[in-house]
Amino acid sequence: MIHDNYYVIPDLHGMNGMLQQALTTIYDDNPKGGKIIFLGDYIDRGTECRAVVETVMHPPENWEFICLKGNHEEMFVDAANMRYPFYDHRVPMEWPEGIPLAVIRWMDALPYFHFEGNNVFAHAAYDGHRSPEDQILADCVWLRYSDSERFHSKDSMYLTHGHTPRRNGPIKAPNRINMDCAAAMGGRLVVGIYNRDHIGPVDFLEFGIDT
Ligand SMILES: [Mn+2]
Repeated sequence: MIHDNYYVIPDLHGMNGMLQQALTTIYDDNPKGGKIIFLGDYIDRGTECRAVVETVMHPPENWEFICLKGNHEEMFVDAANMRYPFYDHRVPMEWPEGIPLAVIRWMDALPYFHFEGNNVFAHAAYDGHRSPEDQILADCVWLRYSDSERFHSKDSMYLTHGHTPRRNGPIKAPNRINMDCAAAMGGRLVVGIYNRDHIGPVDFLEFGIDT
């Protein structure tokens, strides 16, 4: 049934135009609301990082947004807290009044993974042989799989992640899919449609800079 669907949006990297196109389509198809899982990396590379962050921080009424942490959010929080250089020096300038503490706290508190039945979602990786409490959090936001690498787990989980941009994505491997289709580098955003009763995506929506 349509209301058992939910959506997965991968690495946005400041590409707000494609995000807004995707949300318009999703909202039009689901007037009663629903759920979207964002796979992290909202910032850096693209030119509208602030707009992306403010959009995913504030879901409209009847919509649940689950925003996972990406390595770029982790780097941003570290830079802000520890006065390290920012990965992309342009991004803090999108907040000329200063980066609000609420944004830093929001990024810092983002979860590293999320479950929907046997589907597990993370920005970069998840260790299927470790319990959730024993995950290596740096790996969840940094690790890279090779394109054909199988996802192993002790309880038949299926992993959906981003982090490794592939212009010809999404890249499917056994028990795993990499949804990052290089929005900021290739101008292509592919959104996964998932269903409560299925493992892995059931369909895709595709958006480009000119669509
Ligand atoms: Mn990443």
